[in-house]
Amino acid sequence: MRVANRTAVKRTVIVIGAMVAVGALVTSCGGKVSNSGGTDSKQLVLIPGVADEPFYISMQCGARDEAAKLGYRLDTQAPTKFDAGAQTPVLTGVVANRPAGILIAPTHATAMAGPLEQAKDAGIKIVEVDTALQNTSVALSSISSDNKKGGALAAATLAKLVGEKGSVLVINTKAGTSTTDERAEGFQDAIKSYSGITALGVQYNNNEAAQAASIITATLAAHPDLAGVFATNLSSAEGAATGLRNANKLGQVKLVGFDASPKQVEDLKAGTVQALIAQDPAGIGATGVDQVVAALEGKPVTRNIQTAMIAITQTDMNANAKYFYKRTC
Ligand code: T6T
Repeated sequence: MRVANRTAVKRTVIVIGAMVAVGALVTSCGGKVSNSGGTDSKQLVLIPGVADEPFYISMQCGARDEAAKLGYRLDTQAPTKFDAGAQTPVLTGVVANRPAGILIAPTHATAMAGPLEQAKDAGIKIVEVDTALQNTSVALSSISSDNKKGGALAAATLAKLVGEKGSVLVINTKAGTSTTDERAEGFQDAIKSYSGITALGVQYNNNEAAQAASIITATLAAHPDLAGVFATNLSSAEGAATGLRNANKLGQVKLVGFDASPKQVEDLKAGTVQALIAQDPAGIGATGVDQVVAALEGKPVTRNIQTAMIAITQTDMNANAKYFYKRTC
C-alpha cells in the first residue's frame, strides 16, 4: 500500500539521513477548471503555496500522475505570491467551480481558515499538502514532512559542520507558515544542547531570496564571526547562498538549507551550501490524492501522514539525485 510504503521509506531515509492573484493562474501541467453546473465528481484541484516553484512543481507531478492512475483529473491553480491575500481569491474561484476535492498548501495557519471552512461547507473534500491550518477540523487529512524533526536534523548537521562552536542564525520565510515555523522551532530546541554554540535567533525573509541575501549581509556586519546559517526553505537557502557568495564567505560560514531546488543543488555542488534537507514533494502530492480519493469513495482516511526527508551533502549528492526537485514534470 502506498502510505505504508512511504512510511517505511521515511524511516529508512531518516536512519540513513544522516497573480498578486485575483485571477487564478493555471500552471504548466494544469488546465482550467470550468463547471457551469453541480459538483464534478472526478475533478480534483491542487492549490500550491505559490506558482512556478520547484517544490510545488514536483508536488504537482506526483499528484497528477496518481490522479490519472486512479481515474481522476487534477488541475493546478496557484497564486503568484506565497501570501494568504493572493491565495484566497484563487481558492474562492476554485470553489465556485465545485470540484470534488481540493488539495491545498495553506499559506497561513490561521488566515486561510475562513476561506477553507467555506470550501468545506460547500461539500468539497479538503486535504492539506505540506502546510496546514492550526484548526485541524477543516481538512480530512494532512500530508507533510516531519518538520520539527527536520529542524532538529538541520541543527545536528550544522553543529557538526561548525565544530560545535560559534554563532548560528536561522533565516525563516514568513511567520505563520506551519512547516517553516516548525523547522525553526525544531532547530532552536536542538541547538540549545550545544554549549559552544550561540544562537542568534530567527530572521524572516518574507519568502524572498533577495531579502535572505540582505539578512546575511547585515548579520555579517554585526557578527563577523558568524559560523553557520540554517535556512528553513528554498527561498531562504537560495538567498543565503547568494549573500555568502557576495560577502566572499563561501565555505567559511557553513550553510544548511531545507529543500533541493535545481539552484540549491548547484550551490551544493559548488560548495556554497554544505547540506540540504530534501523533502518528498511528489510523494506528498501523490499521497494527498490517495487520501482525497479515499474520502470521495467512502474509504478510510488517515488524518496525519508524514513523508520522507533526507540530509544530502556534496559527498553523497550523486547517489541521492532522485530527491532533487524538478522544474517541469
Ligand atoms: O519548503 C517548501 C515547503 O515545505 C514550505 O512549506 C514552503 O516553502 C517550500 O515550498 C519551499 O519554497
